[in-house]
Amino acid sequence: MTTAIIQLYELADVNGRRYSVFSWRTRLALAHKGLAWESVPVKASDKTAIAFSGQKKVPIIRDGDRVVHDSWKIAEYLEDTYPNRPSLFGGETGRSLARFFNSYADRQLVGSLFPALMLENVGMLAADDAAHIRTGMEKPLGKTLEELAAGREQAQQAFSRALDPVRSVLRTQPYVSGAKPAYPDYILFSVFQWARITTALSIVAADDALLPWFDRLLDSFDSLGRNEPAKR
Ligand SMILES: N[C@@H](CCC(=O)N[C@@H](CS)C(=O)NCC(=O)O)C(=O)O
Repeated sequence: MTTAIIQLYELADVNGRRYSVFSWRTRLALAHKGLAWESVPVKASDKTAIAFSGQKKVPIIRDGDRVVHDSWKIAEYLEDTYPNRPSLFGGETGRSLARFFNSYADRQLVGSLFPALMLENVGMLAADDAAHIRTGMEKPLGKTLEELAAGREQAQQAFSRALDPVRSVLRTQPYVSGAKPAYPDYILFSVFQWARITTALSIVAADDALLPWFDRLLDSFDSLGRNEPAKR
């Protein structure tokens, strides 16, 4: 095991804002483990900066001579490499349930929210990054981001409906993971944080039971989340 500071390679916009939904999962996972880490901003269109990882996406961590990419794999790496630090999963059953929650969040939450956010998200970026992200999304979808944004209201409603199981759980416990937050909370946090950074519009109703939960997490770890400026 190494004692070097872990480097987190993650997307940043022209003003240095860390807008990537997936890197917020890794940020809170590193904080939860109490590890020393530093952020290395990367442009979405600059693949030379992350060529060392052998692939083209972020987040990536470099921990001494270990390089790990994909937010889920990073969470597993941190859990397995630093078992004496606070647990992200709470054992093997918790790890499997967190894997399920990761898949639910990616498919149901990120999947339903991105038509509502992507146009504003690319609007934050320099021209080269905006063009890169736009092409990467529009090609497989066969739609422009403007066409996607036209369905913004339905997207936001689908997102809010998909959160019903979480609201129900938060009526009986303060965090998705129980009495204290753990990795599933950080997965969900990442989606709310992505929206907080990219849009001034509310993604849930003002009296939504999820907002106090989000507020508590924004204040966790010395306000790591809150210190990132909101769009509004
Ligand atoms: N499943 C991956 C997804 C990573 C991903 O899609 N990253 C995006 C940023 S949010 C990216 O690197 N985009 C740049 C590109 O596609 O060139 C994870 O959980 O880390």
